[in-house]
Amino acid sequence: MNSEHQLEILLKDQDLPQQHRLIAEKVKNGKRISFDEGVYLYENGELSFVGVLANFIREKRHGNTTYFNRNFHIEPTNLCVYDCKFCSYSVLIKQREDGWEYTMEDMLNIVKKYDGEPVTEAHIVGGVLPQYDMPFYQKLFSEIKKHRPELHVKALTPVEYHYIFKKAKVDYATGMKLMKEAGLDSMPGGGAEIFHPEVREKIAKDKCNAEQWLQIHEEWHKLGMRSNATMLYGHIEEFWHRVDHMERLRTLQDKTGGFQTFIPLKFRNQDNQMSDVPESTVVEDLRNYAIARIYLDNFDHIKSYWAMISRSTAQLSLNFGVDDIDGTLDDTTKIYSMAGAEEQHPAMSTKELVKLIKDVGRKPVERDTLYNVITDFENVEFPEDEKPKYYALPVLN
Ligand code: V47
Ligand code: SF4
Repeated sequence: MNSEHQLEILLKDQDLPQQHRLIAEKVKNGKRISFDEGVYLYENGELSFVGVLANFIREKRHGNTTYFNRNFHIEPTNLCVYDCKFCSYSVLIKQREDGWEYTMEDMLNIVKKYDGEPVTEAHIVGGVLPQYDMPFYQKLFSEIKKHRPELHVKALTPVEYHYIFKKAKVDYATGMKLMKEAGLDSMPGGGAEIFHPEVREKIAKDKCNAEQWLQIHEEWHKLGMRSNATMLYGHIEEFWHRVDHMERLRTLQDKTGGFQTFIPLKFRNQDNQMSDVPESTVVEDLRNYAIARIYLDNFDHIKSYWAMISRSTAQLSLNFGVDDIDGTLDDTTKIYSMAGAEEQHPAMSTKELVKLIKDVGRKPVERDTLYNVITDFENVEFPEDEKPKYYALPVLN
């Protein structure tokens, strides 16, 4: 049954509570829901209800298409000057002997390892250390571009930019312009956590605050560039903090239109200072995707991150508002794990990812970072003996 029909059936239900009906009507008519309605959905929206609404929006925007991207990750270091309580990188709880600090050459060698491979993006993000300063990253980006000009450099978050710009004594607008000139193509969504200070000060005290995070994205968007946004949910925050987080993103998006994708990140509780905080249930994860899809009416894409939520939840998420599955490619030498990801060494070949999407009746489409279609995999057959391309679990920050 298609999603429009499902919504019609829902609206015919005489027992539908009045507030549910008002929200469902808004969704049907493409109207925006309010802050209070967002909180209402978190407090009262059953999975089946928010699911129908989110799937309606998802199919209206993207039909059956489910995007994925072939990229690889570079994590300059797993050590960090900050001490976020949810993070398994924090220098305070991680022995330095377990740590790595890549040189410029190490990182360029990682890039070179993918020469000839069909990757379109390098996703660069890791911990924050003083030696990784503005000149270092300018040189890194320009060397990558010199080596492989068409490779999209998606790198660093406002956490790093705030730190390196402060050290270099440049303002955000100048800093972002210089990073663009050095070769930066887009910004990933990390470092957002939960914006509201009531939560942020408890879990990510010293790094950039909400206003700074948003301002750096705004400066980047003003240059005509694109970025993503995340939300780390399912720990000590309350529902209204999630709505507040999305409200701030929605407001900036109205202003700039520069965000591409929203990525809810499920808090995982292993190997960090918040191990006593229980993790959210799968039902809550799906409700959260759905409510994000409903609330963020000006975001094109909602992405689930299979390595953190498991393959099966990722499949389910495709019926709850998600149209993009994150996967990173073919890191056969080093696959990191963190914070209790579903699998210690999550790996998935392109063939497996395509099957995973097809198995739930969706159409797998490989995209580049800016959502240009690279390959429609609907009718692509893989040879039996195809050498696997592995997807690796990314990074922090
Ligand atoms: O900002 C840290 C999160 C983020 C934990 O833009 C944790 O395409 C769960 O932002 N449990 C980094 N999450 C990852 C990120 C990302 C990932 C994939 C794609 C994109 C994109 C961005 O990871 C951090 C933080 O919010 N994180 N620790 C944890 N214990
Ligand atoms: Fe550092 Fe990022 Fe971890 Fe915070 S989340 S401690 S900024 S690596």
